[in-house]
Amino acid sequence: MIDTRTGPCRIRQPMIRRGFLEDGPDSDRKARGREEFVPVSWDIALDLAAQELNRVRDAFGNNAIYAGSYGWASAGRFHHAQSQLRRFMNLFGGCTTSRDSYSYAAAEVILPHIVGPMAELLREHTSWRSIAETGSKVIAFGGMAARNSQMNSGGVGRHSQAEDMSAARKAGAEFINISPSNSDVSGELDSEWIPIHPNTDTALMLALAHTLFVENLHDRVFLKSHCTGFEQFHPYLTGETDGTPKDANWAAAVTGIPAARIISLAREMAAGPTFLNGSWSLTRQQNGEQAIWMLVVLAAMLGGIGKPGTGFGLGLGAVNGIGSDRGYLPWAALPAGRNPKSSFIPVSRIADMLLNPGEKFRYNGGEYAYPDVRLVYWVGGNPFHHHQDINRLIKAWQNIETVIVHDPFWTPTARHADIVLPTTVPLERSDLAASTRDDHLVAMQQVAEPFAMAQNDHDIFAALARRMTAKGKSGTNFEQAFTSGRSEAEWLRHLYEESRERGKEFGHDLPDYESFLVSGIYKLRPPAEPTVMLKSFRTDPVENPLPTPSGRIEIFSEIIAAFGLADNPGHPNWQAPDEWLGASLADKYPLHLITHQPSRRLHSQLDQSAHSRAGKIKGREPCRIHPDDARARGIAEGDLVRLFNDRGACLSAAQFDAGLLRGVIMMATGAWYDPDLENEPECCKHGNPNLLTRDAPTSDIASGPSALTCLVDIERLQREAPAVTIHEAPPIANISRDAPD
Ligand SMILES: Nc1nc2c(c(=O)[nH]1)N[C@H]1C(S)=C(S)[C@@H](COP(=O)(O)OP(=O)(O)OC[C@H]3O[C@@H](n4cnc5c(=O)[nH]c(N)nc54)[C@H](O)[C@@H]3O)O[C@H]1N2
Ligand SMILES: Nc1nc2c(c(=O)[nH]1)N[C@H]1C(S)=C(S)[C@@H](COP(=O)(O)OP(=O)(O)OC[C@H]3O[C@@H](n4cnc5c(=O)[nH]c(N)nc54)[C@H](O)[C@@H]3O)O[C@H]1N2
Ligand SMILES: [Mo]
Repeated sequence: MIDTRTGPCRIRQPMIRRGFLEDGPDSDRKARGREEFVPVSWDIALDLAAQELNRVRDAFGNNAIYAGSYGWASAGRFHHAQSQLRRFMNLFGGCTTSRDSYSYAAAEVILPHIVGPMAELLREHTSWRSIAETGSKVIAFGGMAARNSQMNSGGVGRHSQAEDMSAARKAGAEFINISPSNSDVSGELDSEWIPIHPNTDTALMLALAHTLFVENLHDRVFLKSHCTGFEQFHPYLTGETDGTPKDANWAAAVTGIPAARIISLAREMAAGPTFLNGSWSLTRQQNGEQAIWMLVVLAAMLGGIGKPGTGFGLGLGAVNGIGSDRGYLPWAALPAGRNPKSSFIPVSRIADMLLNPGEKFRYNGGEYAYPDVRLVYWVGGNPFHHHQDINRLIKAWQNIETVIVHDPFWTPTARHADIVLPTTVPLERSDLAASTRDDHLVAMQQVAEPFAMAQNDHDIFAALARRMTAKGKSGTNFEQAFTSGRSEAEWLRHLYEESRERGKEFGHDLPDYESFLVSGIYKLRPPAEPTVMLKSFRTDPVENPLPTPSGRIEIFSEIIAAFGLADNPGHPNWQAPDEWLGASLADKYPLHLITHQPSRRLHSQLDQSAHSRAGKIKGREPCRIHPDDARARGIAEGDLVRLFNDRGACLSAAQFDAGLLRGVIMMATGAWYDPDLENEPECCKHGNPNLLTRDAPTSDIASGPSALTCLVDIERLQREAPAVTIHEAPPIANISRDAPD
């Protein structure tokens, strides 16, 4: 954080893309990302931003403004960038927004139909303590990669996930890592590794269920007392409905796991307490809904749901806070208000929306039309990192008339904006840091003055609101409504007092604000008993029904069946994805690329830092490859390589990993997109794998992102290696305009 605060990627001053300054919304939009920026005063930048917002609203309505603005900035309950934007837009008359997350949209949409809302399930997630006390066998579908448990959205008070895992191991828990990578469960847990073809977990789970069923190892009592629809499901398992028994032999061919191991695993699962953990990675795949549904059904067949240390888990290891038995308090945050507009898209359909205004899309049983968006406002996210198939995004982006971005840094997204407004970093402001997955509240004290001309997002929006009031476009005093008349210090005190009030409801007695500021940190008391997901439902399903139509776990869902989707009979089922090692496309692109979370960064954040750059090889984001796959292509360890498919390419450096399933390549996300404009514009010369991923929805159920994996091939780089330039500032005009000419 320290070296980037004043580094070359910090934005010094408000900037306008030259073409936009000259021609406004009629400018050549293909020049975005290539053209120089002109430094301007805050007054010029804010006047222009206000003018554009008013223009688009007046000419096309609020739905023509997209402020879905997905992204992970930043630690703090007050300066949270997305909340600031939402509060501003909601007062401005609304905007088109986004639903669900990039992390696990498939689960967020399917789970309420079959068990209950994901957020509630995560809040009462079965804890490591419960697993340790039970001495369970933990079957980790997608592993529990240690690198991922370093963070929570909102911040981490104590890094406890690794020690919780070790403690469970010491207490007798056993681990099985079902993943294409043996390092997805940390070495000290002595796990067994069962390598699996990517994107085939649903098939494996079906075969495990098949064995349980035909060997009569399933819990028929629980299926009757707490579930509905097993009768509609088991004929599919046995093949009665479609002629294909989902048995171990069938799944062996799909997953690459020997049939004998599938059968023995099912028997082991039924023989003792078993905890089935589903990684969030299973959801970011085509038909990711089915993997999560099947995880729940498999756990239901084992009958352990709601009992200590058993049942299913939704992402142990995915972030720090899951399963950690912490005290809970819904910490107060900046209120965003209500969006007066209902226009939305499922979050990862952004390129689709921009390319196809007016076209229909399906989401959670409904049919909607994409709005005709003219202005995009992004605050606290980096779509040129996070979105799949960036070459498609580049085309879609050209359909936007005006792009406004706030960011502290010259990220690829800031470079693809028309109006760039520089914001502070957390070191330059005060805030209250806390996560709903964490039990610490931290007083973040400002330690540095804002760099150059950077301002807080909040103050930028307040200044914009002031302009709009002045122009009389808003009936009430917009600025006053936005700030509520409070300064930063007053907001922090206000939010603290609100948290303190809420704390009483949850049995926490927070000190007064002054005492809190003196200690600087407050920790919630942990629960006395280990947390067990769905415990009260288990105890009495009539008294404590689930919020599903039947009040029970829905193995068959009338609602999903009524969606009338060709591939969805209303119970979990296997559909071969378009891209996997068993697809015909694998003849052309024989390697399955997994684009996982990075260990040295939070997504793309601080990729320009010394710490992130120390993880690169020859300046490129490395990829891990099995030595045999590399040697077959004449690639040596450390060679520069080019990964490619029909959508694009990226450069990387080969890192050998014999702990990978053959045919699988792993590459972290988050290297800043740096197109090789001179030699191959569709190629990122730095190593952003989203040049290769596919921009298709999980399915018509959630329309979630499915871009975790895709098919590619790899070759040794033939041309001379182009220099990586993205960690320098973009071209900036050597003039500073104080007034437009
Ligand atoms: N291929 C592939 N793609 C993926 C994934 C994958 O597994 N595979 N994972 C997906 C997932 S799960 C996620 S969550 C997304 C993450 O995608 P993002 O959340 O978009 O990624 P970040 O890099 O965290 O972006 C945060 C941005 O906010 C900026 N920022 C930081 N502080 C502030 C502030 O105070 N104010 C403002 N205005 N800006 C600030 C940072 O500089 C940065 O540009 O990526 C998704 N993309
Ligand atoms: N250090 C760090 N930690 C992070 C983040 C970060 O940016 N940096 N981001 C956070 C965020 S926003 C999120 S959403 C979570 C995401 O948490 P996850 O989704 O759990 O994380 P991933 O790293 O994408 O994937 C975990 C593992 O899944 C395995 N895998 C991939 N495909 C398959 C498959 O088809 N089958 C099986 N069985 N395994 C598969 C891969 O080997 C991969 O290592 O991570 C969080 N943690
Ligand atoms: Mo995420």
